[in-house]
Amino acid sequence: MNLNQQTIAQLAEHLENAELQAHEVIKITEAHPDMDWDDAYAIQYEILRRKLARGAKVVGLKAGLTSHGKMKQMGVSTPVFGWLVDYFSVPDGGEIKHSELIHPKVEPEIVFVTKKALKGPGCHIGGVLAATDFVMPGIEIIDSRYKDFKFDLKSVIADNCSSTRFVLGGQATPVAGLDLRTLGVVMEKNGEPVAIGAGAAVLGHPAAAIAALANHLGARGEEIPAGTMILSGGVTEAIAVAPGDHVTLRIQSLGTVSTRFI
Ligand code: 0L1
Ligand code: MG
Repeated sequence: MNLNQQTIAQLAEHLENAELQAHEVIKITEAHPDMDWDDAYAIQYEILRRKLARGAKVVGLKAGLTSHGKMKQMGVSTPVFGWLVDYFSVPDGGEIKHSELIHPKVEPEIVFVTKKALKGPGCHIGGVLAATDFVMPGIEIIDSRYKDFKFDLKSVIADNCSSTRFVLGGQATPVAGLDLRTLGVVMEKNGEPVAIGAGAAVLGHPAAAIAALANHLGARGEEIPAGTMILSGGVTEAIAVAPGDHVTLRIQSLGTVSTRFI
């Protein structure tokens, strides 16, 4: 690590304030070009520590930048990982206040819920499928705290991978008999299809994103506990939304989930 604890705490406060007050900031590597990957995750975990100290609860995990659409959109080539807390959760069909966010975008995601713990290294698609209780459709709302969504990977990791809200819905569906690679994904904005894809867009198989998360946590001596909800990453590029927009995600065999921005 290259940053001291005081700098990590100060950057965590800076990024969390940007989230809570809905204002943009300049990517933090501008002022801290020597920041390394461990520093980036240390800042992310310090933001989580601050939230937990105020009573928030972790309700899930996420993998981001797992599809070519997302990687191309953001000009990067490596997945990133973050956490989800209770106040990020929006009920199916519920409203999201656009004014509480900076420049939100929506992503169509296949969501996993585990029934057994997963621990890397060496976690693979087969292990993930054996440990999956069910999958369901989810809309992730991302809101990078960085000006114009312009960042590098270390800055975005520190910012908890742009996480802000998520909506789960559809049917909780066991994976036996499903080919997650060929599941069709259609996201509509105001009734028009705006993003179309299939599960294989996520690292060739969405379960590979969960395996990558288990292997990432394994390197930190951590695991994905049984009963964990995990967003496996946007199947397509993210779509910007404005107040008044209604977003519906339909995933073949898994059903529909929707939200409205007010
Ligand atoms: O969930 C995601 O794929 C977001 C990862 C962070 C990059 C971004 O803000 O698009
Ligand atoms: Mg996402």
